[in-house]
Amino acid sequence: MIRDAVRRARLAAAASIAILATVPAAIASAETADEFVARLNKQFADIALEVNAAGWTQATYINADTQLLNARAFERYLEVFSRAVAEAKQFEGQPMSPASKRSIELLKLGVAAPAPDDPAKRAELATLLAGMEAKYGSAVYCKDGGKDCRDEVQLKKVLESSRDYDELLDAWKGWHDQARALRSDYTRYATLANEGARELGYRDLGAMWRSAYDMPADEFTKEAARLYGQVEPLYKDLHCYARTRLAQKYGNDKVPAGKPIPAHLLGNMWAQQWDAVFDLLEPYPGVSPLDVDAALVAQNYDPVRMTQSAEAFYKSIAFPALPQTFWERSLLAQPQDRKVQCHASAWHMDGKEDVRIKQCIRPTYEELRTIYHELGHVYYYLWYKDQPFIFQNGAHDGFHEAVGDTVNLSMTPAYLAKIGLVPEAKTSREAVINQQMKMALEKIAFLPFGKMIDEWRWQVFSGQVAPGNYNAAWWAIREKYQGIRPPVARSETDFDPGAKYHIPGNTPYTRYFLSFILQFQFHKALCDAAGFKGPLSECSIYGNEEAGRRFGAMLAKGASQPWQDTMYELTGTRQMDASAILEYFAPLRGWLEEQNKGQQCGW
Ligand code: X8Z
Ligand code: ZN
Repeated sequence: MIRDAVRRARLAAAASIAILATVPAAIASAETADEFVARLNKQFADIALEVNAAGWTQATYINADTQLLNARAFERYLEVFSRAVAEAKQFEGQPMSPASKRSIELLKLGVAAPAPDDPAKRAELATLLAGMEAKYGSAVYCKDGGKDCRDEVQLKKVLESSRDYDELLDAWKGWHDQARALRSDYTRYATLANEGARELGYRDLGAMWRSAYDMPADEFTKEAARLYGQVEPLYKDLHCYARTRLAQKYGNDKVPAGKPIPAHLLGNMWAQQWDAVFDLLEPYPGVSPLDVDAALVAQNYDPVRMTQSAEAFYKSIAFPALPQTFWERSLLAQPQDRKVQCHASAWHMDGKEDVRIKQCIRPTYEELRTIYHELGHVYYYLWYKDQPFIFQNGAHDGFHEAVGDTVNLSMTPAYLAKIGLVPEAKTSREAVINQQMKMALEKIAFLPFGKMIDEWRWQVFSGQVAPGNYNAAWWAIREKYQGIRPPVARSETDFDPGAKYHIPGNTPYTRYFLSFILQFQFHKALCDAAGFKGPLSECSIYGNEEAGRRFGAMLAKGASQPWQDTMYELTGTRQMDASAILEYFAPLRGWLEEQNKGQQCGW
């Protein structure tokens, strides 16, 4: 996640209490709107320092004390936020610059879980958020009476590498069962944050989240559904093919045709991306060696060197070197002496150059790609650091997620060969299909997952799904979108949504769905800027300064204008659209349709 755009920490940051407390109401009301916005920008930037420091400290050292300090800092932020929103009301209808008008609109969206304006409830919400974060980050699945315990990193690894049905099931269930402990916290959090959202004038928290896209919330709901409709047929083709191959491996009894796939067989704890089981699904085995994992190990890549490799890509498109403090203050490996939140994130600590990532880096291709992703956030921070604080954000949150992934799309086999991670290979139709499959398992498999997470939360926040039905609704939505099912019977004792970081972490998720569409639009636009001619899937902007210049110009805008304008400047269109991702995967699409002939597709 981006710690920033999550806005728990950030916009979330408001004036330091001391400053606000000393501003008498009379003086505040004598301010012009423009002065008010200027003051807010300063005050938010100030309290952000404290909220980010507390958040970072908890995330990199989970214990009772850091949890308390983080909750307290966040509580103060929430208070300042509520006060700023209340103060902003008096400027409605007054003359102000367009930038101030936009700032005041963005202000209300400045936190992902607004608290009710009641000190006790605010404290309770802040404590719940820090507590869920800590519980998730320190969860372990133990066997043998507590002697054999494994954390998320270790259990994820089993899901990626084991091909034993029962071993996979044990790790899947072991991790998912840990989330039971989050159920009551989550129920209470939903009540409180909903109450906070209603006080801000939104129908519920889901409606608030959907209001962050420079269009009415209901229009956004339709827009997201339209985008999903564009890609759904391709997902269904991939699903059908994957299920056929998994049935060959695990048996038709375990993976029956025409039925949802058991969720633990897809190489990922959440079945969100399937590239880890490429070995089972590879169209033409042995045609093109794409084993980057092995190369990373053989060449003794450590976390720092992997991060430098990602930085080198960005430098090749004329982005600046990372500041020295990035290297001194980031957490790049899982410490063995304490609990940390291992889910990767990027942090903008001070609104200036104190940028960091926190990632438990292992020497795998997936981790390498995640570093490129996280550095995308970091470079966004650096590009927009001179914007006023309220505009120090993505054009929308999907843009923030798409930056590093756009760069990921330039990690073509030719690029990997150039940096010595795969052998030089001549391309053939078989090699292209292999490569497309690998990418589809990462990018297409993700789409329904990216869509469904907030579908569930929207229903929870609107009250359509009641707490007594949380888990059943979760699986109903997963089945509908992803065509997967739980590998063992689940009940309302379970809280399987809580086994995915972003649920207890209170990070809206539609951003990733949008990013997975947008990044192909950005990739296409940058490849055009680079003068590339040829199939989109073979384009890499590595080393192209003109593409980098266009990209940087977009990032520097931050949230200062509606995203549609920013989008237009880079791509020449004002709409998110799946045509670029469909163009990218056109070769695979035809191939999948051939393969699926005669199969009983769907679920
Ligand atoms: O959470 C992340 C990033 C941090 S923003 C590692 N992602 C989503 C996830 O892991 O669920 C990237 C892809 C989707
Ligand atoms: Zn991210």
